[in-house]
Amino acid sequence: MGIEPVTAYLGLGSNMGDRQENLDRTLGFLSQRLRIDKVSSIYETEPVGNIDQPRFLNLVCQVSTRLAPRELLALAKGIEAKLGRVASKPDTPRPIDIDILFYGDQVVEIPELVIPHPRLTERAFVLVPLAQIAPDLRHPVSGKTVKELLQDAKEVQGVFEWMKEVQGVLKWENK
Ligand code: PH2
Ligand code: MG
Ligand code: MG
Repeated sequence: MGIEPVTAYLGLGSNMGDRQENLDRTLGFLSQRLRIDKVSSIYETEPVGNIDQPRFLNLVCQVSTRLAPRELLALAKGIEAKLGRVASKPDTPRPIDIDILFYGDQVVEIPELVIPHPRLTERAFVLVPLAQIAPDLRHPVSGKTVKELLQDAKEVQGVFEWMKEVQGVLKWENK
């Protein structure tokens, strides 16, 4: 564990079961282990990649944590499993997917984890909610702000604001 808390950004996505409840429960589990500072609106989004699957609900949250990147990944995987995610083919429906987008301004490249998330710059379902809560955040490699990345993105269709506030937001006991 590091000494100083780090500000990290997580992308959450659900396209199986009760999608809103899956997001809500995930934020609840996360809040037991770290502090959630900001949560974007929930967006309903067209699937990217494998388009032959249901629409997603996506959101992005800003957290403050002393967990190291590997520990944060282990937390994410543990919560995905609790919500019933089973290891299946990539890019198929899942109750919850938790991706680490940024971890401070650190660059992490280990076999199991790459931060910043390598595909975030091309994904409107990440950039749109991220730009809502952190427009001036800079990508540590390109030096571009999230706002600039969103302007650069080719495809920004298929992302619709679905709900302004996550229902459970007041229920969490932030750690
Ligand atoms: N996640 C993927 C692949 N495609 N499309 C949308 N709209 N939202 C996602 O969260 C998503 C996706 C892989 O994790
Ligand atoms: Mg993902
Ligand atoms: Mg993932």
